[in-house]
Amino acid sequence: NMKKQLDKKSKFLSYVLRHQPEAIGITLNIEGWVDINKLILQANQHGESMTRELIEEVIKTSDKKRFTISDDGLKIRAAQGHSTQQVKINHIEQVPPKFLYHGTATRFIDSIKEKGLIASDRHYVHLSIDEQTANTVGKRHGKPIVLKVKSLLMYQQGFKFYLADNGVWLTGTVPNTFLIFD
Ligand code: HQG
Repeated sequence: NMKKQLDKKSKFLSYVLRHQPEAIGITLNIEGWVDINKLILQANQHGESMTRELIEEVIKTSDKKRFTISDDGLKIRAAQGHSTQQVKINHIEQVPPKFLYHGTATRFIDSIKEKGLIASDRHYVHLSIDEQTANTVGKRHGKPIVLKVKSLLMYQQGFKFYLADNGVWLTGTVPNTFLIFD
């Protein structure tokens, strides 16, 4: 069905626009952008049928606004979540709210208590504006648990925060002293 097909296309776009552009022979610029026609051509050449209409449908039906089309309509990028070293988006620094939230799985808690939040493969730790969103993020990894982050205090102590195109908050690391576990 259509929903399933769009979901598959969305995953494919996440894969090539965040993690493995080389898998279909495309290069992202430093801000993460690639020419849409080039992406479509290369996807089709690598066995993934793709059209402009499909891309627009993925974007329109996505709850999370994972992808952004440039104002001139020619380029596309992932808003956040990158692991590829080709990309280093110059996100604009923002003052965070007093608290942000991080959804994770209970099995990670001991390690997080010890090491704080670390980005591992991705460029940033991802934080959510509300507990409900964080809970959804956490479910992807197992039994969810939501941690409260003292984001404004971090900011006041010199940590940088960025807000991605799609409303996800990003920061480098969160030391355990800024985490509330209850
Ligand atoms: C955990 C989705 C052990 C961290 C979401 C997370 C998000 C630790 C996992 C975006 C740790 C990394 C990103 C430590 C952090 N010890 N585990 N010290 N520090 N972790 O997928 O935040 O659907 O890279 O809690 O909505 O889950 O892809 O990050 O569980 O915005 O568009 O290590 O992905 O968006 O997992 O999710 P991820 P995330 P999309």
